Amino acid sequence: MADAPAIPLAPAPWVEERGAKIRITAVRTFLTAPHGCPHLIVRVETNEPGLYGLGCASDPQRTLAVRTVLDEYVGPLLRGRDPDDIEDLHRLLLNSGYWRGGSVESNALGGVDVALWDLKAKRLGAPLYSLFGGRVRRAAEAYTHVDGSDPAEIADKVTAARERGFRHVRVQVAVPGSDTYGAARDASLAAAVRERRVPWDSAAYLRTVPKALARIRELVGDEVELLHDVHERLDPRQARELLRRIEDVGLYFLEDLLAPEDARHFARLHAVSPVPLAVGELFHDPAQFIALLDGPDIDFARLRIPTLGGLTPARKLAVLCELRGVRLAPHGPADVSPVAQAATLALDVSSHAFGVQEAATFAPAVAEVFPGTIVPVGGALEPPEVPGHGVDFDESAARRHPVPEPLEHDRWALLRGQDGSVQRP
Ligand code: GCO
Ligand code: MG
Repeated sequence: MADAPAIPLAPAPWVEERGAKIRITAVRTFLTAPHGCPHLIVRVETNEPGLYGLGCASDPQRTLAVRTVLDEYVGPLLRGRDPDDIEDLHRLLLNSGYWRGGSVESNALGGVDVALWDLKAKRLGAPLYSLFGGRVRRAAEAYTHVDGSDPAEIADKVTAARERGFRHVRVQVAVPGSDTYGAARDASLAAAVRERRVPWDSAAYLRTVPKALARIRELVGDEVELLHDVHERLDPRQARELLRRIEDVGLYFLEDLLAPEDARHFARLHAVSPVPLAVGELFHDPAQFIALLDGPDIDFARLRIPTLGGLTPARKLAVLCELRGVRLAPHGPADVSPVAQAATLALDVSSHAFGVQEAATFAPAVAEVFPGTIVPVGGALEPPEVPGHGVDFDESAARRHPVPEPLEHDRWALLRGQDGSVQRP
C-alpha cells in the first residue's frame, strides 16, 4: 500500500514558499531475515532519480504490526511532502496517531525518521554524523557477547574476544535447570529452553551467576570490561541481593536489573550499590528515561534507535544524558539491522555522552542484503566517510531470506516461573 493516494497535505506554510522541488514519492517497506530474525526496512523514495533514504523499523516481536502502520498510515501521510523538515515531519507523524506512542508506533516512526536523516545527508553529500556536529571520536568502542555454563569455558571465550580486539565483553551464564537469557547449557536444554519447557528460576540464578561472574573475573583479570544482562528477570528484593553478591566483580555495567514496570526502584538500588546500572532497550519513549536521568538513577542509557522513534528523539536524549553525566550504551544485537546500527553509530561518534555500543555478530548473509554493513575492527565500530549512514539494501538478496512466522522468533510469551506464572522475558 506504499503507493496509496496521498491525502490532502496541508504542508507547513513555508514549504511552498521555499520553492524546493524535491518531494517524497513513496514509502516502501521490506521484510527480510538474513540473520534469522525479522528485519523491517523502510525506503523513502523521492522524485529525484536515485535519491532515497533507508531506515530500520525492526521490532522482531511485532514486525507485521509495524509494517501495517507504515504502509497504511505513515506512508500515505508522507507522500507528496518535502523531506527536508525532519523535526516537523516527526511531530506531524507523532500527532497523527493521536493516542501517540507505544513500541509499534515508535518503531514505525523510527524507520521513516532514520530514512529521512539518511536522505538529508545524501542530498548534502555528507556522512550522517556530520549533520550532528561531526566526529568527537573516530570509532565507537563496542562490546561482544559470550556465554556458557562453566566459568572456565566462558573465561576462555572472553580471552578469545580480547584476541579479536574487544575490550568490553558481555558474559551470560547458563543456570542449571532454569531457562536462562542469553545462554543455554547444551543442545537438549537449548531445545527445551527454545520451547520454553523449562521455567525460569530466580533462586537458581542468584545461587549460580554471582559465583560464576566472580570466578570469571578471577580467570580473566582486571584488564577487560565485563558486562552482564539480567534481562528484567528479578524483582526489586532479588535485585538488591544480586547487587550485594556481585559488588566485587567490578562490572562495567549490569543491564536491565529491573523491568520497566519496577523502574521506580532504581533510585534506591543505585544509591546503595557501586555496580553501574544500564537500562533502556525496552523504552519506546524518551520520557521513560527522564525520571531516571533526574537522579540520575542509572549510569548507562540503553537506547534502541528504532524503538525510540528514530534519531530525532534519540539526539535529544543524548544531549540530556550528556548534561546529566549518563553514558550512552545503545542496543544493537542482531535484531537491530545494519541500517539501524549505522544510524546509531552516527550518534555514537558525534556525542560526548557515548559510552559503549553493543555489536551484533551478524551471519554472513547479512552483508549481502545490506551492502556496507559495518563490522567491528579492533573492538570498535567505525562509520564510513560516505554520504548518509553508509548502508544500502539489496532487494533481490533480501527476497532470498524470508522472515519466520510471526511467533517463531523469540517466543517470549511462553516463559514461566517456578510457580507457573508468566515470567517477564
Ligand atoms: C540485548 C537484548 C536483546 C533482546 C532482544 C529482544 O541486550 O541485546 O536484551 O538480546 O533480548 O533484542 O528482541
Ligand atoms: Mg538486554
